[in-house]
Amino acid sequence: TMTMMAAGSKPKKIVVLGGDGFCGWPTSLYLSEKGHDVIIVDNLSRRNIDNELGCSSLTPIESPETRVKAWEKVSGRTMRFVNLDVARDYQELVQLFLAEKPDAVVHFAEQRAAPYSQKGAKQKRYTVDNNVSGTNNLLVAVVESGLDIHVVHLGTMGVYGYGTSGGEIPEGYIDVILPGGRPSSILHPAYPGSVYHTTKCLDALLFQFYNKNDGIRVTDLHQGIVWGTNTPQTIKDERLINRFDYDGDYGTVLNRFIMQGALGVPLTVYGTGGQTRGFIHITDTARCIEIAVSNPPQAGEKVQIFNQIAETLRVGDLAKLVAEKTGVDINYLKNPRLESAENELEVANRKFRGLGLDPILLDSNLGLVDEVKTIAAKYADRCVREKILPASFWNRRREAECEANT
Ligand code: NAD
Ligand code: USQ
Repeated sequence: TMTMMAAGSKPKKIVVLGGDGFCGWPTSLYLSEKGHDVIIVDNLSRRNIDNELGCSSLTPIESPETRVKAWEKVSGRTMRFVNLDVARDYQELVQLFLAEKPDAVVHFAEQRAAPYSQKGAKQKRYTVDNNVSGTNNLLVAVVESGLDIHVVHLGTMGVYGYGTSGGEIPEGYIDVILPGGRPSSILHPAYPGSVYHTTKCLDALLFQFYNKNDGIRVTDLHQGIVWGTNTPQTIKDERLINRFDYDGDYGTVLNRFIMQGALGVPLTVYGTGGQTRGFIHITDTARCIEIAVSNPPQAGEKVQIFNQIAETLRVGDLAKLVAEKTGVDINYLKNPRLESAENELEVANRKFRGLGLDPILLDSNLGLVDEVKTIAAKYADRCVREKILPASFWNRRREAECEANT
């Protein structure tokens, strides 16, 4: 309803690509609750990868059909679900845009796990094929549709690289003097740390090109690591519960630690735990997307880039916090990844702050850690414990070193 909308924003028709996933599902619900008309597109590839890896979401997630029906019952709002592969079903995508004429497309539909993308030849090739083709198809379909659709993409802080720049990481662009003396504003140098993160750098070039050539409005959100499970919307009904990944490939660090704490498993810190990363709670992911959709760049403006993080935290400090709260030990493992053992990280997030985001911070919301822990404890019997330790290695040498250490 109109009364639920933020002041000044109008309800929009929004296609959410990847709307069955960990970030996409709660975001779809939030957008719907805010009065927007939401169409979820997903090919359920993430659920298929669960089958491939032999473990699934710790929380029992319902089928998209059941989820959408449950939401209708709870909220009185309809949402549609379309099963379509963004990387392969190009014609269907164009037809969807022509039939629905969306104001915005939110693009979550990518293979997003760095460890999975390093697992082997099959996964490296799949990640690049799926992510780069999907983004290119989306942009070509927007051009071909002739519609002024705002593309909002979920990118990653990982495009900047960690421990390379020194000083505060700006929002997307840096001011430089080019050889010859001309001042310019260019994309921050890309320094990816996995095949997955590399696809996000390639995405950024695709956005830059189609924005320049075809005038597409693009917002690229460089998001940090997401933690948490439920949001004020997913909590309304058991059938709306969000996905919770805990395995070595898809589980992200803080949720893994909280879950390990709840199960009494020693916390899996890679290396010394000196890695510093950007973090954001899942509830704020949804809020940020709504803000981004409501604030498209002007026609003719270059790609708009926001850093979507609430705070930076050190992996070792997270482990200590969870260990204190749960009493479990910390297990310092040989790092399966190739990354800086320790890094500082300072990140600008003034754009979201300026648009009204007052993000959830871990320190002042430790209750949320308990909430995630409660969920982990509730569904503990669904955990496949053999899937907790890392199962993907950045290269053969690293794999051999890790094996020698166990
Ligand atoms: P997810 O794997 O849970 O969700 C992605 C969804 O996209 C899945 O439901 C999957 O089935 C779908 N999908 C993948 N390829 C598709 C295709 N070709 N066609 C149609 N659907 C397809 O991942 P997530 O954690 O929700 O992440 C969503 C996005 O946010 C990703 O692009 C990721 O890079 C970004 N992101 C996530 C995090 C995080 O911590 N989870 C942090 C920063 C950025
Ligand atoms: N780590 C551990 N122990 C674990 C798991 C991870 O010490 O059990 C460490 C990793 O070595 C790494 C850090 O924690 O240094 C973060 O790992 P992660 O798996 O939580 O996050 P990452 O691989 O970076 O990927 C996740 C999402 C990805 C998103 C990215 C945002 O899966 O989609 O793009 O976070 S960012 O980190 O800002 O690049």
